[in-house]
Amino acid sequence: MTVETHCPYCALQCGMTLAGAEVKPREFPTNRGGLCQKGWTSGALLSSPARLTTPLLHGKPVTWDTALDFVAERIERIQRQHGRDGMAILGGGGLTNEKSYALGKFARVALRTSQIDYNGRFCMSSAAAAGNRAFGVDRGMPFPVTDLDDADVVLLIGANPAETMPPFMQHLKAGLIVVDPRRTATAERAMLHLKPSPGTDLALALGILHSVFVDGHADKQYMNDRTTGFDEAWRIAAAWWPERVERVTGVSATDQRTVARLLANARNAYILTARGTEQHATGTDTVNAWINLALSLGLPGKRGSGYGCLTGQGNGQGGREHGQKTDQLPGYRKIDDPAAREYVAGVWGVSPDSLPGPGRSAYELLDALGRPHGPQGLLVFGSNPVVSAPRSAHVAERLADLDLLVVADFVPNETTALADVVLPVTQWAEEEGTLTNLEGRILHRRPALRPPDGVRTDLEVLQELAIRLGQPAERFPTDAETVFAELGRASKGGVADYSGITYDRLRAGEALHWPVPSADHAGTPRLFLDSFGHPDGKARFIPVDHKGPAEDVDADFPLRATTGRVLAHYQSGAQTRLIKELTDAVPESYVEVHPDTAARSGLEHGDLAKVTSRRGEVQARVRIVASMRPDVVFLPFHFPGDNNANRLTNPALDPSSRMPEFKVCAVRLEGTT
Ligand SMILES: Nc1nc2c(c(=O)[nH]1)N[C@H]1C(S)=C(S)[C@@H](COP(=O)(O)OP(=O)(O)OC[C@H]3O[C@@H](n4cnc5c(=O)[nH]c(N)nc54)[C@H](O)[C@@H]3O)O[C@H]1N2
Ligand SMILES: Nc1nc2c(c(=O)[nH]1)N[C@H]1C(S)=C(S)[C@@H](COP(=O)(O)OP(=O)(O)OC[C@H]3O[C@@H](n4cnc5c(=O)[nH]c(N)nc54)[C@H](O)[C@@H]3O)O[C@H]1N2
Ligand code: SF4
Ligand SMILES: [Mo]
Repeated sequence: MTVETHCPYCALQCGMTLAGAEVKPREFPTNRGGLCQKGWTSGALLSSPARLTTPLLHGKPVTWDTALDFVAERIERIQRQHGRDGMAILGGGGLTNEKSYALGKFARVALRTSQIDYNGRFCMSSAAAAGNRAFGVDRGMPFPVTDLDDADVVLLIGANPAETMPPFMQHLKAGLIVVDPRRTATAERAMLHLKPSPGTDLALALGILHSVFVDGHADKQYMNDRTTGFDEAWRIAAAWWPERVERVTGVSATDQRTVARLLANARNAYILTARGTEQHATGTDTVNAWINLALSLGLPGKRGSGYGCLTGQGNGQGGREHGQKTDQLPGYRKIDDPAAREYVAGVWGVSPDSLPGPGRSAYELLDALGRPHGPQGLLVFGSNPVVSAPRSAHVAERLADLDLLVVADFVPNETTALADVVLPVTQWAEEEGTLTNLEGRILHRRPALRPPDGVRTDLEVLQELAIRLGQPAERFPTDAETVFAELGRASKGGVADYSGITYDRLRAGEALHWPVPSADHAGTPRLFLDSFGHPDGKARFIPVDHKGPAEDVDADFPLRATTGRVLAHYQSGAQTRLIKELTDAVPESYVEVHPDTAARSGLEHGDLAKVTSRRGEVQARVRIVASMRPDVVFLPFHFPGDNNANRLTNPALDPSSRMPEFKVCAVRLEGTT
């Protein structure tokens, strides 16, 4: 039997076919029959000997009842002593829509805690906040990926899809301009590569906006008809003439003017951002600066042009719509909006007053764990924060201080290693659910294999815990289709309205992009063609100014470190480090260094280096890369322990999105002896 499904990893959600655990690529608009190395090897984890198949209590195998009884009893004790907010939940953007929804409901109804957030806070949150400010709606790409095929210029900022979404490169055919401090595999394929210092994108965007306006490229008709707020934004951009921007960013004034001209002269132009521009303490303002540029050129909301953000995780888009984000209820509703509370409480059959308000964002939550006024218990579904959170050694200490750490996962990782209770769950190919891909299209994940004996689904785990906490079983159904139908009702009338989507429509292969407000609605592949999401229908220029990185270089920490991804590994590496072909490809961490910088530290290619920041130190193998900026080093974040780049990173948070500054911190580089 072969089953048509989608890759378990990133938001491109490439189409694939499974025959048993054997993966074959499948024609789908986002991947056109392509898969990356991770997708090809994704079947290997289904039968991996490393798989968790029995619950663990303090490291020892126990029955499900023993484990679940222990968890429920501890939860009740913690909440008796510390109140409802004594318990917390960390979710993930890899969870299906059904799981994300059930997890948010479990937090608000079964635990009645405000303390829930998810790893998407570390991922997409700055672009989401910026999109909401500018457009009144956050859908990463407000158009189908295939629209990019007709572009003659694409400005790609802080994104390396040649490694992070290889099949996506098929959609970037002509006129690629890349903004990245490193000469990445993506930059290699660009007609123009701008190499700013990490954390200076905002200045660069202001410089290009300045050129657009001064050189007469602005689309004044569009600005007049479809936007507000340009004058305030321009007051700031007026002071950022390209020569001044060149001194801050290292990008020449000529290149800035060239980009302005290329974008303005293009018939079909797009501006796309990803984590390089977003994962900063000024990430939201930075994205708004790029959106301001797009608005000055009249790109958003027109067929054949636009602004978009490349969502990262498999369900990074859906994961932020159904209520696992601390400030949200399903349908992308605000948890502090009385009408939203009343509506969702009605769907859940509880009183609106019983719903908690917003709690802490992911890093603030992790930082508060085990402290006198913070949560004393944490349930983790779909994240490995010991590796992926900023200032990770501190986060590991906070986790170790808890009275109760419970992790549901299908493989052991650095966070399960600290857990009191580990609950073994099913994997993608063994369960049903939906995911919303990077273009806001809802996809059906079909069950293809029988799960191994002993594991349960996340939905079953939530139901079992809810029952033990005194909830009626029917309130937490375990059948994904039933959960989806309820999610649809809960989202009805919200920004991300799924109420017109059914499993039958998805099974029939309909291409449904949200909002889909009724059963006879064909979905919304292109948002904003007629109007933007704000009440006046207009997009907003946001006045933003350049601040630069939260921490400066000095004599002790003279280099800027940035972090990111390599093709062979996924995220914290919990899954991909278990796959031989992938660990053979990239077995350990490394640091990319300019030859002069390495020489100054007495290091050669292949040496083991020590990289130190104000938060900690790591070891990494030196890779001499001639195209690196001499003031910048790069480390992948996929590795644990002494190799873990997040021991270095700065948890300075963006004031709107609460995104940590993963993409720049001050370090020094030394030999290890
Ligand atoms: N192989 C692989 N693919 C993945 C993932 C994975 O872990 N591995 N994860 C998925 C997920 S969740 C995500 S979020 C996406 C992320 O996808 P991307 O955003 O493409 O990945 P990153 O490597 O995090 O960052 C992209 C680039 O930002 C650059 N950069 C660093 N600092 C700056 C800066 O200040 N300004 C600019 N303009 N650029 C900067 C880095 O050099 C890097 O090349 O990938 C998805 N796909
Ligand atoms: N320095 C640095 N740090 C970063 C980043 C960076 O660029 N630089 N990027 C950040 C970004 S964009 C992201 S998205 C985060 C991601 O980082 P993490 O949140 O750590 O993500 P994963 O490694 O994907 O962890 C997912 C875990 O959940 C499990 N899992 C997967 N699916 C399911 C499921 O359905 N149910 C359950 N119960 N478990 C599941 C996997 O086996 C794995 O152990 O890292 C962030 N950290
Ligand atoms: S690009 Fe993303 S979705 Fe496609 S095969 Fe690779 S990891 Fe999977
Ligand atoms: Mo991400």
